[in-house]
Amino acid sequence: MKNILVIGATGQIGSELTMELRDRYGNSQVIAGYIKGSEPKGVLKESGPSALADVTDADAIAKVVRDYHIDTIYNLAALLSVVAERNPRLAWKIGVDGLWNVLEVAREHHCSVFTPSSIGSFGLSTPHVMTPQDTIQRPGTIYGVSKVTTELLSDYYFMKYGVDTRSVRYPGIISYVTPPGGGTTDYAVDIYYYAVRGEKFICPIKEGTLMDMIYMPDALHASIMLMEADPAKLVHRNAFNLASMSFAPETIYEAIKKQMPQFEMEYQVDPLKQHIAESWPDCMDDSCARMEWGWQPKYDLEAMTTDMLEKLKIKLNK
Ligand code: AKB
Repeated sequence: MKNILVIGATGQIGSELTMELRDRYGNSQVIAGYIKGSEPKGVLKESGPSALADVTDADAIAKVVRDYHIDTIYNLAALLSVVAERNPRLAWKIGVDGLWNVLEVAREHHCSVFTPSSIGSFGLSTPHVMTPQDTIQRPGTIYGVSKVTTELLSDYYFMKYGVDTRSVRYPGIISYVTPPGGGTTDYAVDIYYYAVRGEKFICPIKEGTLMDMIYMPDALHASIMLMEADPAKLVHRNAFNLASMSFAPETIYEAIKKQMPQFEMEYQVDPLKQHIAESWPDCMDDSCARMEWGWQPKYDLEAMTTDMLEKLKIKLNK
C-alpha cells in the first residue's frame, strides 16, 4: 500500500494532484502537506489527512514521513518564474535547499521522490523547435537555474544513494481549479477567465510567441504515470520532456473566439514575461517519455478549450 506526502498541496498543481491521488490510492493514504498561512480548505481539508510540511524545514518533513510511514513524496514546492525573478534568493531556498531537505529525508526513509522541472530549465541557446530530451540547458532566469539544479541533484541522489527520483519538465499548466501564481504562462489560464466573464483580455505575451502548454488532467496523469512506471524501462529520470500542445496567444484567442464570437483581446506586452517566454522552447520533443513510460496526452487545444469554458461557466456562475 502506498503512503504519499504531497508537499505544496494547496498550490496550483498540489490541490488537484492530492485529490487525484486520493481517488486512486484512498483518502487516508495521501497527506496534504502545507505551509503556515496556506492551510487546506474545503474538500481538500475534509477528504483526508493534512500536515505542516514546510520544505525549508527538514525536521518537519522527517516528522511527517515518520508519523505517516510515507514511501512516496511529490515535492511541488517552488516559486513560479516571474515571482522567482523578483526574489531569487527565496526561489533558491525553496526550490534547491528545499529539495535537498526532501532528498535527505527520502534517503533515510527510503522514499521515492517526484520533483517537477519545467520548460523553464531551457534557455536561449537551447534548440527551440522540437527541443531534444538531452540538450543544452543554460537558462537565464533563477527559476531555470534552480530547475536545472533540481534535475541534477535528483539524478545525483539516484546515482549515489539509489533514491528513486523521477521528474517531468512541465509545460505551462492550464486549469480552472486553482489559479497559478506568478508564472510566464499564466496568460493562457487568465484568458479563459476573461472570456467567461465577458471582459476584454489584455495579453502580456507578444503575438507569435510559441510555448508548450498542457491541460491539468494530462499533467496529473503524466506525473502519476511516471511514478508508477517500471524502473527497468527508464533510461532517463530527471527530467522527461512532456509535450501536449504548443500555441501562441493568437491561436488560443482564436480557439476561444470560435466558441465565444464576442470575445476580444489586445496586446500590452510585459517585458519581463516576454523576455522569459522567448528564452523557452517553441515546442519540445517528448519521444523519450512516450517510449520509456508510455506517455500520451488526451487533450488538444480544442478539447481543452471546450472543457475550460464549460467548467468556468459553472464556477463563475455565467
Ligand atoms: C511558469 O510560467 O513559470 C510555469 C512554468 C512553465 O514552469 N508555468
